[in-house]
Amino acid sequence: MKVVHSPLHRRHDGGMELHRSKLVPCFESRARAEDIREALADAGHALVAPRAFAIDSLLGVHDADFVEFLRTAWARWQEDGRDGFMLPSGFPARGMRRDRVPAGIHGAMGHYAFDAGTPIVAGTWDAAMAAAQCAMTAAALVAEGEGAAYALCRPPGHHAGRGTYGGYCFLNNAALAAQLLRERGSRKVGLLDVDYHHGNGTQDIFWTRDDVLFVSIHGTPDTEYPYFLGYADERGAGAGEGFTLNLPLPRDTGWDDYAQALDTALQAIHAYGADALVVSLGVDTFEGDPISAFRLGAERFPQLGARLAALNLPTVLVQEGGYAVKELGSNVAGVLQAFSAPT
Ligand code: OKP
Ligand code: ZN
Repeated sequence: MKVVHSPLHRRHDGGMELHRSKLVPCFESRARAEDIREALADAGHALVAPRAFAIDSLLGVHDADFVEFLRTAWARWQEDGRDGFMLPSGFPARGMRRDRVPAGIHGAMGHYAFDAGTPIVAGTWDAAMAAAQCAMTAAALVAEGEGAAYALCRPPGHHAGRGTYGGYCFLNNAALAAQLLRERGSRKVGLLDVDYHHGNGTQDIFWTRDDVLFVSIHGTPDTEYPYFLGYADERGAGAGEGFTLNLPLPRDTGWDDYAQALDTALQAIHAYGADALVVSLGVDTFEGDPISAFRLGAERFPQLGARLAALNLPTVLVQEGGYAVKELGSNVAGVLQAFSAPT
């Protein structure tokens, strides 16, 4: 299948992050995308470049002030005399002002960010914009008749909300793909998030909408990042009530229980009557992932792909997490297999 990829991802590298009391190189690294690109090229997939979608095409999913913050953040940081990487040092928690954006860059960062593990560097905007273009291009290809397409997005996107960034994510690539499908003829889009971490940003974006069904299988937020969203009782609101479905699972979940949740998720998308599917494809459910705790062996990814393909919908696969770099490419290639096989 067509793999949409941009070398501009290389402009983003957060440097170091705090992990179990130590500063370690960011798990979300350049090597991730390189490994996936090589494995998919070796498997015979066709690499294509993204189209030049303009900033305006982000605004169906993100607030304009948030996009402007991301676009100009690094320049403001430099004007403040700083270098290196940008991290917030305070957040508007309960009882504090969330209704105004502080004029200075430090307060603005705390306003838009929701964690202190998502550094912005000089090339972050270019990389995030390229990833968004990859996702929208893959969606456009599917809208134009491809049965399936894959967007090799880096940085990932599913934690980015309408006006918030965090969890290594800046722009919500999968949400942008779903939005584009809606604008180009799809009536109902199923968005299935199989990343180990709850897609809080995607849930936020579609919370009050009934034209995109958001379904997520993830490590329970009781113990797993992002902690504050992704519980089973979150079902959407207003017109969107009943169009969010969270299937949290405990740490150490293996294939049998996972596959049951997957069937529930696929059944919900089928019952909804989706005419297109977007998959937030994190492969950090792999047993060897360094920051996650499910126990799926490598042999499960082709099985996952087969079940996704069996929905028989035009499908946009959007790369999210997966941090076991050595096995990352082959696990992604495993998922894609069923989609490229002759039917
Ligand atoms: C992104 B994706 C900081 C701990 C926070 C954030 C995990 C983000 C996962 N060292 N970790 O969903 O794969
Ligand atoms: Zn993840």
